[in-house]
Amino acid sequence: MGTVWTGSPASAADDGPQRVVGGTQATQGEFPFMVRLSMGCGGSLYSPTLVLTAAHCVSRTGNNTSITATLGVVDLNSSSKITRKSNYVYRAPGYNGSGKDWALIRLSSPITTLKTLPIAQSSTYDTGTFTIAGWGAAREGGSQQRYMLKATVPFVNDTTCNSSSMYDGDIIPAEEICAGYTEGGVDTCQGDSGGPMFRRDANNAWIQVGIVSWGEGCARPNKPGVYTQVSYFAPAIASAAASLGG
Ligand code: 4AZ
Repeated sequence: MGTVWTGSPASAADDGPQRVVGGTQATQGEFPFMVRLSMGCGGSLYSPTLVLTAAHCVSRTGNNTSITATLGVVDLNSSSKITRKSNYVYRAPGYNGSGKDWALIRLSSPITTLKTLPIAQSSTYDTGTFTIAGWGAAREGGSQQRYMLKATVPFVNDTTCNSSSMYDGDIIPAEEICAGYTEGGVDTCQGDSGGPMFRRDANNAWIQVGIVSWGEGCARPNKPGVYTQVSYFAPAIASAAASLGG
C-alpha cells in the first residue's frame, strides 16, 4: 500500500535524495479479512462468499469467472495462500466514475476459515484514526508489493478536504470520506484501490469505514486519500449482498 513516504516530506532545504519509506509490514493474521484481487485491486471479506471492493476495479454487473481472489496471507507468494475464483460481480447501480465507488464480488465457494470485516452502519465511526493496508505501490509510480503494508491516517473533514487548498469542491461529501496528513507522507496508492479503511469500534473490533477510491497522486501534501464512505452505502451494500445470497 501505499503508504509511503514517511519521515518528513522533503523540504526546500533538503536537496538530498528523497527518503521514501513504506508503511510497515503487516504481520501474518493481523488483518485476516484483507483480499488481493487479480486485476490489481484490494478488497475485504464481507461475508464467507462476498468481497467488498471499489466499483472502479470492476467493469460491469453480471456473471464473471475471471477474477482470482487471494486471501489469508500477507505474502502473496506464500504456499499457504487461499485462492478463489469469482462467479459474479455486482457493481454499484448508477456508478459513472464519480462517487458510488463500491462493488461486491461473489466467490465460487465460501471461505470459512477467515474472519470477515463488518461495515459501519452509521457515521459514528467516520472520524478518528484509520488503518489502511494493501499490496499497492509503496510510493507514487512504484511497483506492487509482495508483502502487505499497513499504516494509519487521520480523518480529514469534508469542509477541509473540499477547500481550495485540497480538492476544491471535487469531493462528494455524503459519499466520500478523506484521510491523510496535511503534510502528506502516508497514504494509499495505486493498487490499494478497493481495499478497506478501518478502525476499532466500541467493542474494540475492526469495522470498515472506507473503500480506497482515489486521490491526486500518493502521499502528497494537501492531497489526502479519498475513500468511499461505507456508512452511507451500508443499506445498499447489505441489500445487494442479500440478493447475491449473503
Ligand atoms: C489508485 O490509483 C489510487 N492516494 C489509490 C489511492 C490513491 C490514489 C490512487 C490515494 O489506485
